Amino acid sequence: MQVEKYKLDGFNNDLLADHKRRFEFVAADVANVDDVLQKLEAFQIAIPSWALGTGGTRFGRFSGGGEPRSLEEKIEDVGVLHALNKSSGAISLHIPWDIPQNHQAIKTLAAQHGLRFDAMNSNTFQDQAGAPESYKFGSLQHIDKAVRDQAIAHNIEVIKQGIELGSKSLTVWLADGSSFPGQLNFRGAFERTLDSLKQIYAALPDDWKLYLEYKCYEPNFYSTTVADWGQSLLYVTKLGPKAYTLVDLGHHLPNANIEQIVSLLLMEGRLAGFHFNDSKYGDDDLTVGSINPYQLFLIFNELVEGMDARGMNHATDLGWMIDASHNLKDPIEDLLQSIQAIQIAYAQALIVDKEALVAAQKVNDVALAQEILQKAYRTDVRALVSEASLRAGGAIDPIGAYRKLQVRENLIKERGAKTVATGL
Ligand code: PSV
Ligand code: MN
Ligand code: MN
Repeated sequence: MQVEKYKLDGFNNDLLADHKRRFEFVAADVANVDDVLQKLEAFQIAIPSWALGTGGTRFGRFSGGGEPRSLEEKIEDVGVLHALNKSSGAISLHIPWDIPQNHQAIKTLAAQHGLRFDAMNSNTFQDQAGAPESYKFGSLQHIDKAVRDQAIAHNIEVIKQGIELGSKSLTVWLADGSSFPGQLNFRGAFERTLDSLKQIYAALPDDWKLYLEYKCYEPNFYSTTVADWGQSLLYVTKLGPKAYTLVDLGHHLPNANIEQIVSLLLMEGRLAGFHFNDSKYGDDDLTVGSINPYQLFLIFNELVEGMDARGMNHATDLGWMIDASHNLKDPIEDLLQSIQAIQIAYAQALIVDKEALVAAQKVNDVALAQEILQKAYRTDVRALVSEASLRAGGAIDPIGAYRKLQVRENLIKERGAKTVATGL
């Protein structure tokens, strides 16, 4: 399934006059509009291969039609997303769910869709068929060296797969921890995990990064061995300069001040990047921006401020990825919504009057500082996002185009109504 350019152009033409009116209205108030548009165009958000099927919950899975049956079809789906919004130019693979049979052919297919391979994800939270050791009691933390060795070897294999594909980073998320007091010696678990991570780190090529993701609970319910940003930072600092802390928005205790975490990790030069999603209760993996868009804006405000302070390139110096998937919506529509929410928050952060904010902070003008942030947040920047997409060759309204061009109907015709994608 390919999105045909002439059909997309026809769709855009119908919306053009209305779009121009809305764009000019907002652009008139934005001093740095060309800069904002350029940055939006450059900003690419990787799509995780496991988000292209309807997600699993612990209680059931209700597959939609036309789900991708293979890695090739997952790449095709990301190609559809990228054709529509020109902002999804990368895919993140999970091994062993997505092992390529022929790396060159997979690379060529991805290149045809304008995609590169983002971070590779290892999996030591599920037992694999035929594997001699079980991860029931953890992987890199395990008391038994044979289990640790198996998990280390798997991560090294994932790095090798990534080298073949041109990826430059490995994301390690561990389910390791304990569910009952007394089950684990915390210090012992930390030390074994660190030792295992050191062996993985030693196998990283010079131009690779290791992203260590933290999560406060689940699947373990008493302790997690990489539970929060402090613990992740402790590991990555001990590992070396190629190791960074990855922030998944859903992996915090309720009401955590994630924007402050982001600011300090940036300050330390240890922020790997993001897994974007939204949540109300826990690691809900809901559509980005669907529950708390103001928090997302505040995070982007810190990102823009902190990256600019360090002279970083917004588009390339951190890893940007979505980690969301659930049961109810068409996964491609869900991802289009997530990407748009990220772009909106980013655009709003770009139009914050930074000089005025610094001046207000200097004189402790609390009300004015809040006004400055809320002025940006309450600006309807959707036409800026549409304009960036249009200029890059995408759709003014990606979801509208997806429906008008009947992409899902075509995928169902091609793949069938009962297909199930591999993933969580
Ligand atoms: C589990 O919480 C999780 O969502 C982590 O965030 C990982 O990034 C992802 O699964 C895939 O392994
Ligand atoms: Mn994640
Ligand atoms: Mn998660």
